[in-house]
Amino acid sequence: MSTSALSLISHPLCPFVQRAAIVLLEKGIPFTRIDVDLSEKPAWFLAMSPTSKVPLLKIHGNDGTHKVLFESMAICEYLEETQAGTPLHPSDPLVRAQHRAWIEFGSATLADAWGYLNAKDFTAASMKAVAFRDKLDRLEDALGTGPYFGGDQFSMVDAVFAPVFRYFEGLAPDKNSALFEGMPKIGAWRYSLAARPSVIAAAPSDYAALFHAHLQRYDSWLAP
Ligand SMILES: N[C@@H](CCC(=O)N[C@@H](CS)C(=O)NCC(=O)O)C(=O)O
Repeated sequence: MSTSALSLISHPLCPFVQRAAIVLLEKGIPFTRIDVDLSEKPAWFLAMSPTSKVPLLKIHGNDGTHKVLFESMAICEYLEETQAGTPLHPSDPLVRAQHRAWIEFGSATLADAWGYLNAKDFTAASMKAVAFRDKLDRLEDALGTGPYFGGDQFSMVDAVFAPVFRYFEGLAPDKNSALFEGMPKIGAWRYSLAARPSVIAAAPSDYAALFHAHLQRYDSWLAP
């Protein structure tokens, strides 16, 4: 099957979808984005997704057939291996392995951030904040001179952390600035990631409003 087109089955707020979208955009690969209502998953989506989760990458063949990939990092690695464009993994095997380890760390950081953001009250949020800050401390130590995780080159690690930091962009400063206090390298990294065109384009322009609506719906302590 030779590939003719790609569709990214998505949700506007999903950070895992954003990973794949950032990789597609970084490599300049055209793709169609199809959003799914996760509160009322359509039958075609459930039939296609073994985990009932987004993202999915639908790979359309020239011969009318298609294949489906699930799991964001499997999708990103497939794109890295098959598509032209700037590589997003370092060429050195040791550094590449280190990046893959930080990507795993990125998923754990995302889980802590999500727990903080969706906590129902200040006490629960404070507990989650400790775990999140502990991860940020580790990252602060691992960062170099920037502007990206590995230096000058934007990498897959950046694609994984950019959606985590995006959550905090639209929040009231009193609710999140303390989380990032005393971490100048992370501050500079967040700034570089937020300005990257692929990162900007990976989420809808009304992302902040959609996220606020999510916080309200789930009765988060952060709901504006
Ligand atoms: N490990 C998965 C996680 C994907 C995931 O959790 N997606 C969420 C949206 S951000 C989802 O589809 N949730 C639907 C559900 O759990 O029912 C990946 O990396 O792709």
